[in-house]
Amino acid sequence: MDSRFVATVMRSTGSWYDLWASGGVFRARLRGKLRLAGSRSTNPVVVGDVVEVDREGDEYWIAAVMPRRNYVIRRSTNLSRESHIIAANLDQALVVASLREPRTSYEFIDRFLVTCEAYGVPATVVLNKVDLLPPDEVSHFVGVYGLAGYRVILASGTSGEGVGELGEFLRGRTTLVSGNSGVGKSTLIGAVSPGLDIRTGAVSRAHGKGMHTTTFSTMYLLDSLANETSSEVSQPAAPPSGGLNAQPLRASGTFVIDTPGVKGFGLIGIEPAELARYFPEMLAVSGGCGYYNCTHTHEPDCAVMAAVERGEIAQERYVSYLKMLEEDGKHR
Ligand SMILES: Nc1nc2c(ncn2[C@@H]2O[C@H](COP(=O)(O)OP(=O)(O)O)[C@@H](O)[C@H]2O)c(=O)[nH]1
Ligand SMILES: [Mg+2]
Ligand SMILES: [Zn+2]
Repeated sequence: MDSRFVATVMRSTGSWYDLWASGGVFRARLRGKLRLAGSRSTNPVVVGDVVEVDREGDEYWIAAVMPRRNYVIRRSTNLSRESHIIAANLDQALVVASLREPRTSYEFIDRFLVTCEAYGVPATVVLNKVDLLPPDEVSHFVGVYGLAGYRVILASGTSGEGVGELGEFLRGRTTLVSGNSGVGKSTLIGAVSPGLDIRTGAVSRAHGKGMHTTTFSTMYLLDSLANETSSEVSQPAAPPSGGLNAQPLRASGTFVIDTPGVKGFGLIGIEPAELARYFPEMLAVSGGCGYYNCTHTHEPDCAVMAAVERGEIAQERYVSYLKMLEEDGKHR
């Protein structure tokens, strides 16, 4: 081994990894023993991971994954027990939704928000494609998530509305951007950072769904929002020859993780009895329920159902809760 240093995973394809250290991006592979160690999740090394890398001539090998500060995980498919970690070491997460071309379901958004609550990642909602919506539909959507305590950023990747607000929101942090395929994730990231080479897909008219142009989760350093360290990163460069003290520069930049669109978002590691805890607006009132183990489905003296009746908890969010309770109960 010529040297060992620390780098950040910018992209993971399963067979090779793009790593970043000291302003340079380079490709590495995974040591066999690591592949086995991670066999319980479908991916042992994920975007956002900080890894130790061995340099051997012009080859780079990931030798170890540093402990994760946090991560966001989903069930690989609805029926599977396998889990898929989407990204690690996040400051915050964004779920991008659209109500036309395609329509994101409330349940999808809420599954993502529940996962973020459960795994300790602050989440915000972006309603994109507001150029396609009448004002009353926009305000209804804002109301649903406002009651739950979430910030909603209204945006249009094509008209530019909300792009400035989004840029401010992203600046200096590492953000996971998730959402259905075609809602405009790549377009928005590109609008925030026009210099970035990010591919977006046109919506196919036949299905109203976006094409799969983002195949792997990819972390970008947004040049236009970043500090002085960022300019060389778009070109692959030689990694540092120094030792373990060659720290990744994560603290100083704006990092955004663009993800391939997912159809569903299976919960993992969340028991039905604790689900309501991850709906902040339900957690806030559930102390008033008559039973300490109230499931908020049929019990008398249920403070959550009463709040739904009074319009203090959005019907849409409560319906999502019931669906998750029922769906995920089946897979246990
Ligand atoms: N009308 C409208 N179309 C948009 C908007 N943002 C993105 N699109 C279009 O939606 C399609 C999918 O966008 P893309 O960014 O690839 O979606 P992704 O799959 O979420 O990354 C493209 O044809 C975009 O031009 C928007 O705000 N309004
Ligand atoms: Mg995309
Ligand atoms: Zn209750």
